[in-house]
Amino acid sequence: MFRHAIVRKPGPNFCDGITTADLGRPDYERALAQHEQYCRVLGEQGINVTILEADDRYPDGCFVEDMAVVTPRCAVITRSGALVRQGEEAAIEQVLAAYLPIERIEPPAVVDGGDILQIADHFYIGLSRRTDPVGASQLAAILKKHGYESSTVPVDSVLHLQTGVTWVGGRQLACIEGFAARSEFVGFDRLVVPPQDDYSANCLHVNGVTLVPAGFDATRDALAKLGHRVVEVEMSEFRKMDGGLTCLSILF
Ligand code: CIR
Repeated sequence: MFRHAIVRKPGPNFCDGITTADLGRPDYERALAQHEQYCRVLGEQGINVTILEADDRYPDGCFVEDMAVVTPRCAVITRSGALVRQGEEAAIEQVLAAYLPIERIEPPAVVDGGDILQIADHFYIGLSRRTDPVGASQLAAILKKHGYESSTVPVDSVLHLQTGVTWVGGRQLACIEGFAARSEFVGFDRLVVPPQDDYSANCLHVNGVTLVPAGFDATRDALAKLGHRVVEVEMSEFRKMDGGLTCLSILF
């Protein structure tokens, strides 16, 4: 069970962040409303949500997931693979330091938290445009020191590992086709989302409910059929900036 979440409000220059999506400019007011809904849903799961104010130096700052890898034993502050996002982690570290021992990814290594998929005591580390092998091995060593196993997974068709595969409880994963056949994941029950619904592979399973981006009925219905308590969250404006449900919070 998670007790805490850290989130950061999108700022007025949110639309100046990095994106590869070709879905138009996000509407700021709508993004704020969607962010509020997201925080409300977390609060309804008994989570104490720390909401950081936006920082205009960091248009992508609301995507806090990338700034830390948090376990019950330590918080690893990352060093983003997106140069313009380096520095976002300082505000996150300040909050986490009150709860957990801090570890750090050191230069020149880079790691984005979105590349880390935790399943029980095992951490899958995506090797992507944002997380390099040196970063992965630094992270693996830190995790090992704290008693966790890890392994790497190549990521090429999506931004981060969790863009394409997320844990949704028990032995279940939601994933895109590209990850379904990977040897790392064949031992799991995989809900493979239809190719046109790739975005909905990024679900957030938290304290017994499964958050799904709104508008992906096939994924929503498939999860409900598997017995999930599904909550739909409007994500259209974050999707325009390549962000998904997991990206908007750090849970611990
Ligand atoms: C970026 O490109 O860094 C942001 N626009 C989106 C980050 C999404 N984060 C995530 O998938 N963990």
